[in-house]
Amino acid sequence: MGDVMPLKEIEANLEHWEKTILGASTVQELERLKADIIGKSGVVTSAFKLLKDVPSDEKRAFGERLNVAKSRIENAITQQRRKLEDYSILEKLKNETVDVTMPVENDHFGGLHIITQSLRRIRDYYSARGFLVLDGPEVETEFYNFDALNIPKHHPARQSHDTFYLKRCGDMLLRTQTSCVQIRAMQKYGVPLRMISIGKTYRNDQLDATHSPMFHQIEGLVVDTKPITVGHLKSELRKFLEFFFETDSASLRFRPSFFPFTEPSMEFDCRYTKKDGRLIITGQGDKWIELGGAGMVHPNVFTNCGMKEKCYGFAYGLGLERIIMLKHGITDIRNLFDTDQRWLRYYGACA
Ligand code: FA5
Repeated sequence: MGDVMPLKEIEANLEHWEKTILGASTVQELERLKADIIGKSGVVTSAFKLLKDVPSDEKRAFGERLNVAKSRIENAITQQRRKLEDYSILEKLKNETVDVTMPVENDHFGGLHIITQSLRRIRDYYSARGFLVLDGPEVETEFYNFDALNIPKHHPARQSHDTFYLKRCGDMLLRTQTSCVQIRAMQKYGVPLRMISIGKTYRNDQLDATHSPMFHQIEGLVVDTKPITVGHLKSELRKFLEFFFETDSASLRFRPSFFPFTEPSMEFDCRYTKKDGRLIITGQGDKWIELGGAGMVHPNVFTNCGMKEKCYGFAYGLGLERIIMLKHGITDIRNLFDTDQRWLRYYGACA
């Protein structure tokens, strides 16, 4: 055990080592000191080997003194590492400061992301047609996201939405659908009402080519005291899809489905074609693709919103990313949230 430093000598050296550590000027120097003193074969670590030769009644005190030495060195290292890291961040900030008053040297100006472009285009379309364009909170209560939409507690539809609950905030959650804006709109504006809302929604879905835990939904709602029929709903949806996909005639198909807040409920599909192996919606073709859900507003929803009159209405909801992908032949939803400059430039996010 000749080359193992005795405990007394370690303790005598402690102050000197701490000073050296607190004077280290680079992270590399700090790492070297750490290895020499408390690394695998460092002087303090090696001294633990002496423990087996210490008389048993002194073992405990010996171990404690060594641990004190070790933690003094660890503390000094942590303290100096923080200092060096802060310093290097400050240096980086100093050197990487951008002078925004300097003239631009290249033509890579920023641009609007394809999601923002599409969102604005849809908003403009609806507001030109007299619809209210509304926003709602992304952090919602269970009442607006579920109860008022005729989805009582323990209803299986709650489970199917894989909700992110905000555990420490009572009954708050990240909204799973923009349908909650329907409720807020009816409470605020009553009847008659024509509104749309486009915004972020959240579900605990695994990220893959067609699913994202955060995605945008478009919600449409038309309510009146005069009769409104499924025919109105179909015509409204067709108009919107022909506008969005820039086609003269979109062939749509409605299939019976279930949503607790609409009765009857349906899902709607659109015809598509494939171009260069990619799906492109043209409204024509021999195959169908599902776009969203729709239906006639359930009477319970009107009651939950405090509507006094007899009301009629339809509602529909669809995923913004999905229709953008179908319009532009984008095969993976993850591309929309990546930061690949070439991709962004191609799809118009950069000029
Ligand atoms: C709803 O969310 C209903 N609120 C739609 C609705 C509104 C029905 C009004 C009736 C009346 P659904 O869970 O099917 O329905 O979602 C609607 C659309 O959101 C889907 O068709 C799909 O386009 C999109 N979507 C759902 N989950 C994801 C996800 N994880 N990633 C991307 N898009 C998604």
